[in-house]
Amino acid sequence: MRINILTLFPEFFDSFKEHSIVKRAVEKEQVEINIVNIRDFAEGKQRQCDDMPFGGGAGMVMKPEPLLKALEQNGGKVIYTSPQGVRLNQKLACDLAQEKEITIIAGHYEGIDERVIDSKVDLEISLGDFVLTGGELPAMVISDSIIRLIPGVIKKESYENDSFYNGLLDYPHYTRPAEYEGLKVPDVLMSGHHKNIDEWRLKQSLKRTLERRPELLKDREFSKLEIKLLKEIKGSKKNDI
Ligand code: 4GY
Repeated sequence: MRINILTLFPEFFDSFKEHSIVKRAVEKEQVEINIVNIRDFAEGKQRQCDDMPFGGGAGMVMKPEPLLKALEQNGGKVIYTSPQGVRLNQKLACDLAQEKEITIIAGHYEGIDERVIDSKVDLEISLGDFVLTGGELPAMVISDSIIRLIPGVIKKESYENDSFYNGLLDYPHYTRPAEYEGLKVPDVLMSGHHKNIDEWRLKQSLKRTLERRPELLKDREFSKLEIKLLKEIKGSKKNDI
């Protein structure tokens, strides 16, 4: 897969490309990360990429021409990141991991000229209801969530156990020491009884999802085992009161 990122701040991405899993994926040619400096496509001595907003108001707007020229050479699915987009989730990351090429536009200032969005952007993505100073971090977040889902980048078992892979939050994890200042690891995890461990983990996932993100359970179908575990969870809650 090829990921093009159009940005006014290419240096932002140096450490991203150089870090463990992403770096390994690049070296194994599972992904190509192509950082494109938008300024290289700007005209004039100043190579101006922004201008004042029509209608007035504070801040600057990124000019259409440099972006449109950069997009002539960088194709696939074109993504723009902003709070106005659809929310990123694991399902969307999975879908995007199937693409052969994507191009992410990282905006700055007040954003990019709307005509670029109307004519060239296939998908506007938001990370959540907050405002950042630029699109570089969202571009890295989206790329990172996609890259680890490209076949062969991480072990299948690793992402099968992810939060959201099965529509549930993750269960708690423990490592050595078995006891730390009186705090013990749950006995079942030390038992070596894999069926009990799997069931405990599933129950913890269900319990956490019910407590923290109940809306995730709305459109989900449950197995017989999950229904049994949910009953146990709900039953023990009543007993606690
Ligand atoms: N939230 N989710 C977000 C953002 C700020 C374009 C410059 C967000 O994705 N992006 O806050 N982006 C950008 C938006 C203009 C500032």
